[in-house]
Amino acid sequence: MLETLRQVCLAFRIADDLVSYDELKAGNINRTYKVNTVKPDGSLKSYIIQKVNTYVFKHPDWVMENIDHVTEHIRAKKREKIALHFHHTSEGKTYMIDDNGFWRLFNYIESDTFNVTTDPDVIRNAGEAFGEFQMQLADFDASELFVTIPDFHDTRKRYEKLEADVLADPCGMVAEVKEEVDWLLSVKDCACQLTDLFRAGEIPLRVTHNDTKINNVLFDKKDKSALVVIDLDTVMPGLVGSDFGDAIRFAANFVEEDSPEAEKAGINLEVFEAFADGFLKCTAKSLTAKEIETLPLSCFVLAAELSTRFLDDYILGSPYFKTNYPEHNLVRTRCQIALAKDMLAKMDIMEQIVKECVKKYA
Ligand code: GN1
Ligand code: MG
Repeated sequence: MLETLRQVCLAFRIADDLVSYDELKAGNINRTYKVNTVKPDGSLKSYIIQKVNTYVFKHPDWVMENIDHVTEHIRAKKREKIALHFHHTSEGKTYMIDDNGFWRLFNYIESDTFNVTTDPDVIRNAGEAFGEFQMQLADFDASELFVTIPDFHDTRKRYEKLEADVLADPCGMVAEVKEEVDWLLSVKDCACQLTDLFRAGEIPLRVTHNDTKINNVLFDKKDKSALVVIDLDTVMPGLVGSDFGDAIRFAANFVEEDSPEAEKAGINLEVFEAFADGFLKCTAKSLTAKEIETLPLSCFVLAAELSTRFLDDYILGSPYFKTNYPEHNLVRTRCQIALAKDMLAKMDIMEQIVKECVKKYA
């Protein structure tokens, strides 16, 4: 691997000697490596190299063009902000393709990241960062963006795919997951409400991040302020509820996304409140009343939608999400379902919290 990464560095015109690397395991799609080089004066400098998953991203060059566009747009507004800086090859490209795959390289930003935290300041800062991100893109012309994964948060299409794959049952796994399939189908219409409202023209399309896990925000090591929103691979036209809901289903769960202790999964309302407060501080004035109304429900929607995705992947033999063991996607499904159930039970309180935040900021 070291030699492969060394070749990638060279392609991106980094001449300093690569001495070591670590694989960073947070993402479920791309492979991410922190590589450490030594400069001629003896000092160390690190970069991030990613191998983009081309099973998931069929047009990784489109992904890179989108990122370029969006980053430029944000940088023009906030010159002083830290940004991911992608390095170029000698041909002026932000990616390179070799026999091993599709590679990109960017600067390493010294920072903290969190998979699980209940620190209300960190959570509020994450809410602000994602809310601000969306507001910065409010005047971005969505037609300039490639759709890198079609129907990414179209919950009805996600369900249709699950139902088709349950029928086909290519790996003979469906009998084992009957309970999960049945429960997901029993909440289908509720889970598809965001998609239905969009199709009915009741909520607008915006430019959204679409993958708002809290570990996609880098935080200052000292004061825990948000430095930058990363992982712009799925920036596409989308719904505000998808960003809000996805962030909550990840950050506000009592346990990690792939915890085998599904019975402990559920929504931490203090985390919910802190994130909602930060997010609405930045967005309450700009969102429509209908969009705001969808926010609490969108958390359930995103948890149910991701349950269908994990389960579908499990049924197909896990070609999409990275897994560490054969049952990994089933474990993720069960944990997400338990979270979704708890959200339904607490929907009234979530609605109340959003109302209070809106009163404060709108
Ligand atoms: C994937 O790669 P990562 O971890 O940022 C997935 C998201 C899921 C998430 C679940 C392109 O995100 O949609 O919500 O896993 N990204 C893609 O952990 O499918
Ligand atoms: Mg991602």
